[in-house]
Amino acid sequence: MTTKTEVAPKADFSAEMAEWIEAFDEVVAEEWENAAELLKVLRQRGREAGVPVASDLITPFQNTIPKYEEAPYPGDRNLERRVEALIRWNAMAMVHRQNKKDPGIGGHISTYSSLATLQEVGYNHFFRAKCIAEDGSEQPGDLLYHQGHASPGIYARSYLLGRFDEDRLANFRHELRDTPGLSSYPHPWLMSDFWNFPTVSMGIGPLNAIYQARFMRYLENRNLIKKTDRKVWAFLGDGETDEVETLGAVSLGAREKLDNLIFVVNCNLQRLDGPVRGNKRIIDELEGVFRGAGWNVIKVIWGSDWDELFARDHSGLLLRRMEECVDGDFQTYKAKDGAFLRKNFFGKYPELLELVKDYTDDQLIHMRRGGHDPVKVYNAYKRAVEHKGGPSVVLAMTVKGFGLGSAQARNATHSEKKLTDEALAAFVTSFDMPIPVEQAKAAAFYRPPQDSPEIKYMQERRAALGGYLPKRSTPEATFKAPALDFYKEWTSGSAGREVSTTMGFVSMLRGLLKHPEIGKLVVPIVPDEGRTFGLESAIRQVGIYAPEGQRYTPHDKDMLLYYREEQDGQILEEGITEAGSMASFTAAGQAFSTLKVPTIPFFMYYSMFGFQRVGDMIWAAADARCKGFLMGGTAGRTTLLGEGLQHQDGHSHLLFSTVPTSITYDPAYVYEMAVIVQDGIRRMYELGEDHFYYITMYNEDYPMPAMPEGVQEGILRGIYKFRAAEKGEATVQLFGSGTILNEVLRAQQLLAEKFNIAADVWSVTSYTELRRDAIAIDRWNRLHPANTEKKPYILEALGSAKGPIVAASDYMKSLPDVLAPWLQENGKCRLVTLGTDGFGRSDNREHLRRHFEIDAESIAAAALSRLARDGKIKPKKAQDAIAELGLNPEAKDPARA
Ligand SMILES: Cc1ncc(C[n+]2csc(CCOP(=O)(O)OP(=O)(O)O)c2C)c(N)n1
Ligand SMILES: [Mg+2]
Repeated sequence: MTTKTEVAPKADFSAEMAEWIEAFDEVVAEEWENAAELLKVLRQRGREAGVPVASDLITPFQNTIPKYEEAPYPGDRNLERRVEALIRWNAMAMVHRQNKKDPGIGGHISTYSSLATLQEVGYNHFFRAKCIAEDGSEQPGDLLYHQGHASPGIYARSYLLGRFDEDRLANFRHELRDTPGLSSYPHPWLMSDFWNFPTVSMGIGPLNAIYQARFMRYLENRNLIKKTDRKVWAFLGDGETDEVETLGAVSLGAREKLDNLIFVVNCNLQRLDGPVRGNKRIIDELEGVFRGAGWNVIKVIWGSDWDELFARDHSGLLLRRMEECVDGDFQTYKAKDGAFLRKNFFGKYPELLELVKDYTDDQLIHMRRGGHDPVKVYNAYKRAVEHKGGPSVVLAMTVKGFGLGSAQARNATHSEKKLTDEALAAFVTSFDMPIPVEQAKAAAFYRPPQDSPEIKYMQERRAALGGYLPKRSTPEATFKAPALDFYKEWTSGSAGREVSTTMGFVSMLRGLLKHPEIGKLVVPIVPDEGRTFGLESAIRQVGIYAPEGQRYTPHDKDMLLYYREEQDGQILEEGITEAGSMASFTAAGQAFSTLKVPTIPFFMYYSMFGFQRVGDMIWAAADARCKGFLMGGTAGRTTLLGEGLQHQDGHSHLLFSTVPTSITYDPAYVYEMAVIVQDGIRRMYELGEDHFYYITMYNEDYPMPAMPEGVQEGILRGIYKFRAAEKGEATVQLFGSGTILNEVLRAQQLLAEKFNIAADVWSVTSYTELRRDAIAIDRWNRLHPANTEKKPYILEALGSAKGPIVAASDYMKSLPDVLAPWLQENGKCRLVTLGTDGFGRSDNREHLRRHFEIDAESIAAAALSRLARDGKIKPKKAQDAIAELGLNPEAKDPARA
């Protein structure tokens, strides 16, 4: 029995089919765009008629742009080939020499070898250092995200252009010498006039690039930058696409129609250990992913040498043979020689052997892949640049370690750092370099004079495209930060009304949004937590950014606080993506340099889903000299009640303390927050300091006091005395942070009223800042033993305050512990830390704080216990107090529970 699908088309239908094809060919000949439209319409018609229409996300394994559609190459092919060879040589020599001089110093050769043409066509014909806006004004140009481990090629290019001298090149990966070096990878922190975007942690570059393109659109739609046709170009490795960050946000590119975004995936079919998809084809896989997400996909698989073969192959066998191969095969063909290729690739079909019978083995093995052919690459870029309505991706097939002789296309090529003398000599021959053999073997750098045709050509091309790239610059700051006066509403207390620091912050943010000068520069970012933080009023005030405006009538339109989306909306409502939000934060926090607009991002998120989720992106943002405010909301292991183990954060402050450019604060009161935000904007934007802030905010309501006199310096430096003690039998110091300061104040009262103990209460706004100050002072003292010792601020602030110190916060004990080295007395540490080590629980604050032993009773008991151990009170008094305060000394240790 035959099934329906096995029935062959009726014989007479083939004639009809031929007619259809002929008709279609005529449409194609007239205008291929019409043909594309016709196909679309037919497909739609088919679907309507119930005909199963397969979608073709993955097209045949051939170049997207057929030869007959190619534009002629605008450059001087001969000179460009020589320039490319010079760059290849110096890039390779840089790594090779350094590893000979300093074994193990590392660097990469094979990535750039595969990438060279993809970069060069861009640098000679596409990457603009400046753009002209619609109104004729000059604006910053394209933004480039480079494959990090291809940096030797970028340095070599700059060397040829005279941007670096030979000494600088000789100091690749030697950054701590007397003369300036070159950083291993793109690091704006280390080369602040050169690199813009850190990319080497795989996946972060592409993700940031998408949001960078989106942020440019946002600024254009809000009239903060001029509209231009500037592009974001992101180069990435095919192995890099394994990272969830790389592909995780591609749908945003199409959704927001980002035709200012171009990805170039260097498909050399290999990553570090071996093939990317040995048993499949990575280009097919990526084509499906990107096309499915709505991107314009341009495949550059085969170089021009192959065009003739394809033209002569009327059977379709050549394409079929290619489609039979997987990437593991393609890698092997490039690792072997022409005879092998002839036998194993062409040899499968006699017709194909016949097709190449006039080719020598040498000719066969030198038939290039698309990514090594400037004509193919140029045409792909041209089409990408001209494409309207969405982002483009160029999937370019290349060879890893191209031209590196025995290292080419080998599994181990990524780790190749040095070449043999013979390989160096062969390199020079194969790229036709004018370098004598002896110099070649010494891997001498080679730069022709500036008036040589090659260098003149390079200079002319860059001049035509507006100047050198990459280049990072920061305009002189003209920013005037609002003075503390502006924050009066938030420094003068809540007049007894119970509010949270989160509410205080949102109200302050709304105030900042209204500020006549800087209001427009504020960029609120939220990952679907606006309602959690009470942002509804801000949504009404400035709207949510939506490039297409609001194309529907929101169901709550007749309410005051409706969900308002606007083309020039100011809030970036990112949806449930902390990584995407962090990418927006990075784009906005760098705009003072990349786009010359000092936007001030405030990214508000669940503190638990922050650092531990996107820590590497935060690290990259720091490297990028990013500014702004990260606002860790619903903070604290015990203040966020009910949510339990996965939500309650007791460690984000510790995690942030690892980032050199992050300044962290854990304020208790809104006035502290106001002082911190005011000073932050002043330092970052007026003084031009390159750092960002991490501030925790809580959702516990209590009356906010007015700012006492003279506390500003203490707030900013990390500690000030909030309430002094009455007299008592013994004295103790209590440190409190965030909402736990309230528990500390209650402990002060308990100690005074029930136990006759005098306790001073200090608000510690930042253990991390206090420690940074102390270690800097210690270092100075260590290096200047003959000078009078300086005092860290923590000791200056404490002055003659006596007794042990009990520190309590909603964070782990190791947070206050960072101050232990400075809080010693008679060989004993004065510090007793209470904190929230261990997993969170679902319960209310009262129970949570009792469980973690940071409630007022536990704090008072800890003070008494320590006073007893110090011999200041009787041990029995302390033991009885534990019972009197209702604590169970045999309760389970929360750190292990
Ligand atoms: C997050 C992260 N994990 C691992 C590495 C180490 N690493 C550097 S390059 C590389 C392989 C890259 O392969 P691919 O993206 O294909 O680039 P190619 O060198 O082949 O162009 C790896 C694993 C890294 N830099 N970042
Ligand atoms: Mg690769």
